[in-house]
Amino acid sequence: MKIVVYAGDDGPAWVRALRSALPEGEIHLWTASAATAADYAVVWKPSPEIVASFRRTRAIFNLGAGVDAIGDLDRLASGVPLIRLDDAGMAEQMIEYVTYAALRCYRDFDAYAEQQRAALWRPRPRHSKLKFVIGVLGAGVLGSAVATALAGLGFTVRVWSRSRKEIAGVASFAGTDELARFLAETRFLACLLPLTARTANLLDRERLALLPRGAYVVNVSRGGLLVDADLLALLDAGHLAGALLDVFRDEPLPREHRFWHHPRITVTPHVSAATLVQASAEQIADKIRRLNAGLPVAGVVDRARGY
Ligand code: NDP
Ligand code: OXD
Repeated sequence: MKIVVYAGDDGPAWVRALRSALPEGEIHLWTASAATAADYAVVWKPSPEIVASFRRTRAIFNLGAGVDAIGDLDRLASGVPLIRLDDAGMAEQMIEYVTYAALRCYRDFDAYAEQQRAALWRPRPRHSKLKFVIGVLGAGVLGSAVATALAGLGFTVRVWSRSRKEIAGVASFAGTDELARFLAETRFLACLLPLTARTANLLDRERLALLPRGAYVVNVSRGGLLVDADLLALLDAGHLAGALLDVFRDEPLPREHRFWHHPRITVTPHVSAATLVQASAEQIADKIRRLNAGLPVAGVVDRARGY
């Protein structure tokens, strides 16, 4: 069984991890001839030519939860499943990242930082967790884990997704018809939606303006969901209180981008949930064994939905 890895500079590390997780496989770095003979492809950000080079592969594994970097899913050979990472250690990291942001906002740490700069000793009134409504866009593997963790801390938590969810202690909003009401009641918004044709530019001026005055925005999914200029306009107008951004339309975020210097924006370099190489290699190895045994696997991307 031949497995061929295309992952840029990280390729050799993935080959080592897969060799250790799947000793029965022959694992190679991508070359045109290796790709032609591959039973399974393991890829991250492949160009259309790289995707086309896998001529008889039985499945394509994407080295991330989001598959947007694959591009047009229709050009993949029909009948060949595209399989993404599901969790593989990312949910725990997302919980840490979004919880940090929620607590920072809920406990007014940005306001205290400003007060410190003015040597101002002024305790602020405590917020009510019931009234501090947290809205999580996306209730899949990561969104539901984040929502559950925040509900466990006593916050009022809602999720918005395509289909209705049942998550203990979390209210579910579903579909476009319920988005406006969801946003209007959200004090702290965390975006964990995949980037698809339907979600691109979802967080534009019109939708962000539905958030109550003083709301805080966290984007940990993909930069393409958020319209940069619209976020900046609403921050500058004082409608939004702040934003924590981990993902961007162009990565690395260009040096001249206003996000770097905006006083109400915190930027991190796409680190909210790093792909853990060994844990992910083990997940892929397990799925390859299941596919070989004719068993179903989790994380198969629905091409029509794009995630
Ligand atoms: P999932 O596919 O498990 O979940 C996606 C969720 O989004 C689902 O609840 C789905 O609804 C919902 N959704 C998709 N399209 C729509 C739509 N048009 N309207 C409403 N809801 C929609 O993804 P994960 O939770 O695993 O990951 C989410 C994203 O996080 C990834 O796609 C990736 O972009 C990003 N990510 C970022 C990382 C980082 O380090 N910054 C790390 C890992 C992931 P439904 O359940 O009804 O289908
Ligand atoms: C992912 C990511 O999609 O790391 O897994 O962004």
